Amino acid sequence: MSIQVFVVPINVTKGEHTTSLFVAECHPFGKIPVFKQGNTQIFESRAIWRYLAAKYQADLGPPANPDDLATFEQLDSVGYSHFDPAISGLAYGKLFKRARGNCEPNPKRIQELEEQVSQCLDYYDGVLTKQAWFAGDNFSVIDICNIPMLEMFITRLGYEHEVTSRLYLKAWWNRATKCLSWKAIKAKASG
Ligand SMILES: N[C@@H](CCC(=O)N[C@@H](CS)C(=O)NCC(=O)O)C(=O)O
Repeated sequence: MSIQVFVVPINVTKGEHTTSLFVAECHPFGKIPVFKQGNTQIFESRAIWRYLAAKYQADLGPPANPDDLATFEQLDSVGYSHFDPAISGLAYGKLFKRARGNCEPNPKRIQELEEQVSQCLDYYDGVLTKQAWFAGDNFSVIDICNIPMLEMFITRLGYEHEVTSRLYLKAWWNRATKCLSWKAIKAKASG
């Protein structure tokens, strides 16, 4: 799947996503990302990726076979329920809260979140000992969803060793960030 996108950077540190205009017109919960194309507007990253995969007929999952579907949804739910909230919590505590002048991060809370992320990364590393991609032999929307969260975790939050110390996850990270036009997306997002 190859589609041209125009990235509109939203400065979360400055709270641009919480303005009443952004909430009214883009995201009712004041979060990112948001996708817009013509009359179509979608929030929630998983909904966005599944929409794009369906629209452009890319075979990125979910699979049709019930057993494969269960494994796929189980893994994606780990991301949605455990991994993403823990990373977002770390980002809030270590980056956004401080930048907005609220206060210093709570060390106990940070430690809890680090443990949650670590548990997910152990699980992910175990999944990747058996297969090249999160959903099996093929790249899927689950891989796509995990890339930006890990980018934040590694680059912005400084936890690179948590990925490089897990051999299968590290190999996946190198594969995933090479085969996506990830550098181009990053350049657009920061630029
Ligand atoms: N489940 C949502 C999560 C949205 C979310 O929490 N986004 C984060 C960035 S990854 C955010 O907007 N954080 C800013 C904040 O909560 O103030 C999705 O996948 O789109």
